Amino acid sequence: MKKLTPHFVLPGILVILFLSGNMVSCKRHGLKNQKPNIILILADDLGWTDAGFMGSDFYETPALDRLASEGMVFTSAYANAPNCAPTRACLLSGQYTPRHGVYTVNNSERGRSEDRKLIPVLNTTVLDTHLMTIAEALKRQGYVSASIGKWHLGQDPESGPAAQGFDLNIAGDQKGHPKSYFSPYENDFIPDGPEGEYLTDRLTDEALRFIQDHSDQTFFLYLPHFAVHTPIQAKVDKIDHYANKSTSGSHKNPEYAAMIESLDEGVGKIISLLDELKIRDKTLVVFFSDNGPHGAISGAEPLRGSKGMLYEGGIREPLIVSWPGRIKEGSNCDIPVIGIDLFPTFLEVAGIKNFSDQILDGQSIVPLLSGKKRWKREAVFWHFPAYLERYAGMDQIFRITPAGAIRKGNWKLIEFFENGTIELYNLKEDIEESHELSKTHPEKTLELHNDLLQWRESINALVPTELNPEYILFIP
Ligand SMILES: [Ca+2]
Repeated sequence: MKKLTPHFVLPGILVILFLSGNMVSCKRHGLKNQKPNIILILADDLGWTDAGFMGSDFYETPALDRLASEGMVFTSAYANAPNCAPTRACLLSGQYTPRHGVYTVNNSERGRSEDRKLIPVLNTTVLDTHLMTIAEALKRQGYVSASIGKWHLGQDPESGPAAQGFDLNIAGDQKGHPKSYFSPYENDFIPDGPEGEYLTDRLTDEALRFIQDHSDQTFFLYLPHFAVHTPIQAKVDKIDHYANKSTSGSHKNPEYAAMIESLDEGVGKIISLLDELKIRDKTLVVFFSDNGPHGAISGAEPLRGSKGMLYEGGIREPLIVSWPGRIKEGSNCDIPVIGIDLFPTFLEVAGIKNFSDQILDGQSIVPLLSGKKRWKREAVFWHFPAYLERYAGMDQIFRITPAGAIRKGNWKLIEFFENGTIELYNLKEDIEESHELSKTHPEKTLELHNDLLQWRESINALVPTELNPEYILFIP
């Protein structure tokens, strides 16, 4: 990739944005208690730089680039986990992984047993229905809601979107990816379309219908696209363009690029419909992703690592929050925010005060969206007491072994539980996480490690310690 840092505003429209941003700022209103419609579009496996507005020279995302120019881009936004299900469980419940036990996808014992030194913490694959989800909370304020797309935290009628407070569930089941992006989908929660219909387009159409049908009500649309998770399948008429285009570092796969383009087209159609219905200024639109890119398909340079790792490439995500007239157009924010922050943010804009006794681990980002630079939070944390096997072609045995991490200010510490190995990075000076500093900065290491230990204790996080009797130490 040519650019090492994302460009957040296209230079050609910078002047226009500056002027329109100023004009809007004169009449900008507050964000609290406004009860806007809320649309949360969640991409799957879309990496930090997998979009034009985040710096890719290969992938083309005009609709997302425009949305970014019409809102605030968070450049240090994190998923709560490096893979799909736990990120979603945290997002929907507002809680860190140790509270609900959804640490990873499927089994925490991935890879070969003889390679695993520890017996990992058992994983939960279904989000406890006793937890109140964002949809259930918003329902109290009269929101009508839909989950259209991937669920991955259970299945209706027991534990799917309908069981967790959504009025409508389309395509949400326990599976983490579609059998095929082309109809027939063989998914019990979405009737097959005409043969060859493309799933991303279909989910967009379902979302458009839901918005159209509820435009005179206050709605919450959760649109977790299956795209751009595997299988890598794109519409044929979109692939050629990328096959004939110069690639850019790890951004090189034409089919993947075409999948991103379809996702982007869907975002564009949704924004156009909001404009058409004249409800754009009554709608908070959030675009986010659940984890880093699949390392064999794309990459997040300059970030280190990819999906399944606690390095930045596995957890740092593109995040746009747009609400014309309320959030300054073309703005950006580098303060670390994390998936669990969306729940309290949505409560605040919806004016929900007496929520419940459910602990929410995140913090409303409304002050940041309002342009305030002062926002107090010491640190954010990750807890991933599980194994993930390597991708084909990788040298290392695992993508990740059981680990935890903390980001505090410019610093980040990762602790690997197998051997107690600690890595410390200064992200401000080293976003690539290429200079490990624990030996040269013992005081900072101790400070962050103590914070991480205290947090784990405060939340009763289970750390694997039991040795796996089947483990065979590999000596090269
Ligand atoms: Ca994912």
